[in-house]
Amino acid sequence: MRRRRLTPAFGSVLGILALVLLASSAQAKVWTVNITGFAFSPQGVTISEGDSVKWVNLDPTPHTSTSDTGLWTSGNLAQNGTYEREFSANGSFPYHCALHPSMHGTVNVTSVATSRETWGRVKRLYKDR
Ligand SMILES: [Cu+2]
Repeated sequence: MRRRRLTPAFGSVLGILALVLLASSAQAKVWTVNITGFAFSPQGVTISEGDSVKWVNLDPTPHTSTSDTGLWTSGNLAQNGTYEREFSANGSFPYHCALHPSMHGTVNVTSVATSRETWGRVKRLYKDR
């Protein structure tokens, strides 16, 4: 029976991918959104379930991070003020600044199950070779 060999390059890619997936599922991260120039930067963030977002107001003007659907509000953040919130459920969470309604942002939370599916696909890909 002929054994198929895994090329070193492909093996390395799988190894790195596996490490990235394991690291991302094992450790919750804190993502920073800066409030600067009357805007959220970045305006949209995509995070994993269990991660947190930390808003930092870099403007001299007060701002807030306020959920469009009433899930959270930071209250007024002075310059260099911060507000951190953990997102434990997946979904898309739009928010705005209560003081400046033109300021909008979105937090997209992907489920941990999605990471497991990706890992399953990687394993199948490995086996099918
Ligand atoms: Cu504002």
